[in-house]
Amino acid sequence: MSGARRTRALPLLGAGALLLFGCGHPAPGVTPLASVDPVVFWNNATIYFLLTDRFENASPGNDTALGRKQDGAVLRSFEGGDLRGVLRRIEAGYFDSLGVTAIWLTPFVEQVHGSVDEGTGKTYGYHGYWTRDWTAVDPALGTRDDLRALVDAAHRHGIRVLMDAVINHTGPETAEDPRWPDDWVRRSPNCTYRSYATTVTCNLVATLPDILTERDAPVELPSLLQDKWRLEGRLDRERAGLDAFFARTGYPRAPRYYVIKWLTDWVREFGFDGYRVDTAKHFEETVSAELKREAARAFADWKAAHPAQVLDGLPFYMVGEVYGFGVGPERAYNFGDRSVDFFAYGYDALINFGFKAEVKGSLDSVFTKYSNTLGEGALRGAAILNYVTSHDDGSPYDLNRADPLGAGSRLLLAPGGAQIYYGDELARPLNVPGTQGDANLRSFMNWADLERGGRTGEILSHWKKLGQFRRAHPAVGAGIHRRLQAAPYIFSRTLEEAGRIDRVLVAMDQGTGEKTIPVFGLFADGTVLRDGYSGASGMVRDGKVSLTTAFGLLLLSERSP
Ligand SMILES: [Ca+2]
Ligand SMILES: [Ca+2]
Repeated sequence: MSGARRTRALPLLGAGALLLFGCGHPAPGVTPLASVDPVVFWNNATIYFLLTDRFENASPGNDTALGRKQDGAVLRSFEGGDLRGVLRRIEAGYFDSLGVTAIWLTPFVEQVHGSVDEGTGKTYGYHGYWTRDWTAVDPALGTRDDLRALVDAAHRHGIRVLMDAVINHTGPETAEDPRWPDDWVRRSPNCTYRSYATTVTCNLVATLPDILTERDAPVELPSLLQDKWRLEGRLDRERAGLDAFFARTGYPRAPRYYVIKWLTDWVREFGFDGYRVDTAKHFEETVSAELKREAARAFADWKAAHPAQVLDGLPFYMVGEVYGFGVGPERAYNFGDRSVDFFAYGYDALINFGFKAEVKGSLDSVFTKYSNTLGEGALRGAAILNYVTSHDDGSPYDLNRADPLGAGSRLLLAPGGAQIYYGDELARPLNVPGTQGDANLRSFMNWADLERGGRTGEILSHWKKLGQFRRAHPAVGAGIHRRLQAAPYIFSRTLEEAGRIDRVLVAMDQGTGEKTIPVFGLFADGTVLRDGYSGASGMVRDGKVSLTTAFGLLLLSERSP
């Protein structure tokens, strides 16, 4: 399985590199130095996670699609954001300017039409995690053509696109949404999270029917989908596709295999570069491995059919939401009565739920621990994805956005992949008057603050400089960390790859104006260094470099000839 045993010092430049350099037309923004080792690539990735409904509204005409009303509790109806809005920002270069390597979209598949109240007010499936039909784009977000245009545009910019894959549950059953058959889902018991069984074989949330992912016995295509597809004039086509899938794979017609077929069809048709797998610890890990296997095959099929759009040889990527997983002495996640190494079941990376609290303490302790664990320790050969804010974490690094610059430095300079949550870079408010629960974390993108300029523009500028430095230097996220000076803090990262060495030196709290930074032998005398934060350059003399900049943060690397 991918992710299981990969070495870190890489005799690389194999088939992948040939593809990268051989295709003859690298996309704009793709540095030819971009690593093609998956572990390095994803530990240095900057993944921009956005809720499509909350990012940018380019098509007001689809805001009330399917007759949904905007009568939910505050921030709990569809708010109008759509795929065309994301496309517009891709084409405007917004993600390039942040050094983004991949965009993670919330699920775009058709959501339940009705609403439910789980105790936080009347709520619609604006977030995408309440599936009604895995084979259709939700019309409030756009069309299949919009989705294709988005993925194609991202690829033209050298940016990958991750699809959010939900296989654990269906959407809730509402007055406007029919019931799923009893041989497809369970409706009890509710999960209590005391053991493997009470985490997996149960309802995560009382309102969400749990798919019988353990079932191997065949089941019929649910009548709710048969009826829907008949009305849409595509029942025969969908049935033929299922027949072909089951004939090819030999899988029984069990619920999970239908869903795997539907999820991987998007990869085969649109060229998604990876999945973020939702609620990964709430279904059997063997199902994740099956999903990965089919997705990798679908990705290979897409590449074969679209040779001109292939970015490089990176394999299909899968990052899991194993809630509570963190960086520690154990590689496996402990359910209480059983431990599971998810990296052995198709996951290249797991989201790191520990980061946002750990970085409130000593930065060097966190950086050293992550570097050691990823380099030599329990997570050798694996990747992690850090975040400071996310869509259902009510205790982020900085709930009140008091430290948007510090949040950027912490996230984008840490070893491991970085997940920017939309609006981290604009200090988008995480507390909205009148809003209950997780909807607070999902306010509409505050573009208006950016247009007003001032402080918001300065915050964005900080995130852009860090993101671009990170993108240019795989050592930042995937190199070996070394503390060079405790205070003011100076550290280095070094990555050896394919006979090339990437070295960076980061100095913090240096004060504004003229400053002299010792380089601790990292760079030889006579080397010209460039500060990625200010753009200033200086030559190393007597083991030091002197620069005059208006900032206390320096991002130093050898200036390209
Ligand atoms: Ca819209
Ligand atoms: Ca389950």
